[in-house]
Amino acid sequence: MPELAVHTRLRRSPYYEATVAEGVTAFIPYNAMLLPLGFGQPEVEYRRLTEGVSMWDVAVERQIQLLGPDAGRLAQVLCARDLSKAVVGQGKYVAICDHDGVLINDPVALKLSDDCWWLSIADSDIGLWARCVAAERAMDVEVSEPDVSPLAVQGPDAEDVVASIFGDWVRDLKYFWFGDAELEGIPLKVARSGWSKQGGFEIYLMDGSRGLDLWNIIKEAGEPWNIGPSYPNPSERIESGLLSWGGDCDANTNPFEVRLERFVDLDVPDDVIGIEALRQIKAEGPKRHQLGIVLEGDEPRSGHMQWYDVLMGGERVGDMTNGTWSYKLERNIGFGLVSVDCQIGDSVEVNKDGEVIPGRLTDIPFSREDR
Ligand code: THG
Repeated sequence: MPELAVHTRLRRSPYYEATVAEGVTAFIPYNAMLLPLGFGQPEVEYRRLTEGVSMWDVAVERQIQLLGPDAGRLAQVLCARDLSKAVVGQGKYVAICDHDGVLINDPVALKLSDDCWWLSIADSDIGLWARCVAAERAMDVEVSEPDVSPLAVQGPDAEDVVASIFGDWVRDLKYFWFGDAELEGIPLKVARSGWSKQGGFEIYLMDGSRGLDLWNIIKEAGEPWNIGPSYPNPSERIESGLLSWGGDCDANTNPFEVRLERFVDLDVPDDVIGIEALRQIKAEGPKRHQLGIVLEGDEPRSGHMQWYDVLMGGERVGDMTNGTWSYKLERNIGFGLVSVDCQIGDSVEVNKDGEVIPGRLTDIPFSREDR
C-alpha cells in the first residue's frame, strides 16, 4: 500500500515527541492533525483502559473559542441543546446541526465565563461554521482557536492518578465540569471527561510548548498504577456506545438516528440552527436508528475499511458503520445504522467485501450476554 505522507497539512500535537518516544505505531488524521492510533500492543492498550489507567494524546479535540458579549448567544444558536442554565466551569455534550437538522459535529461545550465558551470539536471545521454564523447574524463575538491541547487520563484508576497530582478536589468534579490548575508553571484545566465509559479526566494543556513536560509528569505520577499509553479505543467505545461523528454518520444523519435525543432540547429558541427541522423530524419520526450488530464467529476479523451493507432476507436495510473485535464479547461487533423496521433480536447479514456474514441486532451498549 502507498504510504500516507505526513505533511504540514497534518498539524502535530504538542505531545507528538512524547508519543513517538512511547513507540506509537499508527496515526489517523482527525481535524487536520495526527491522532495516535496504537502502540503495538492492542490488547494491552485495551486492558489498560478497562482495568487500569491509560493516557492519550487527544490534542485533535481542537478548541473553538467564542469570546465577546455575544459568545453565549452564539453558542446557543449553534447547539441544539439548552445552554441557558449552564454555569461557569460546566461542560455539556452537544449536537451541532445544520439548517436541515443534519448532525455536523458533536462537541463538548465548555463555559469558561459569561463571555467565553470553548467548543471541543469532533472531526469537522466548526471554526469556519461559527465564524460564518456570527458574521451573518452580526454578532459581537470573536471566533478563534486558542493554544489548548487535551490529554486524556482514562480508566478505573484514572481518578486516583489525577487526584495524586492535583489534589482531592478533582474527585468532586461532576461529569464534564472542570477547574483551573497549574503544574510546574504549566497552565491547565482539569475536566472530568473523555471518550470512554471507563471514567477519567481530560487535562487541557494551555501552553503548547510544554507538551512533553506534561506527558512526563502524568507518566511519572501514574507509575504506581502502571499507567501506559493508549488512545481512543475502538473496541471500548463501540462496546460502550459512544458515537464517532463522521465515522458513524453520513451527510444525512440527524441526532435522533444516532441515540442523541437526550442531548437535544426542542424548546430552545427558534433561532437555534436546525431546531425547526429537528421538531419536524421528531414529529414525523426518524427513518433509521442505531443498533448494535454482533457477527457470528469468534475469530477477530481484519480492519473495518468502509461501511458495509446490512441485509435482512437479502434486502438492504442499512449500513454497518464501524466494526471492531470486542474483547468483552469475544465477537466482532459494530454499529448498525438501519431502518426503524429492524428490531433488537432480528437476524441480519452483513456484506463484507462480498462475504456475507450472519449477525444479530442488539441493544447498545453491548453486553457479554449479547453473544
Ligand atoms: N472530549 C473532548 N472533546 C471531544 C471529545 C471528547 N471532541 C470530540 C469528541 N470527543 C466529541 N464527541 C463526544 C462523544 C461522546 C462523548 C463525548 C464527546 C461522551 N458521551 C457520553 C455518552 O454519550 O454516554 C456522556 C454524555 C453525557 O452523559 O452527558 O462522553 O471526548 N474534550
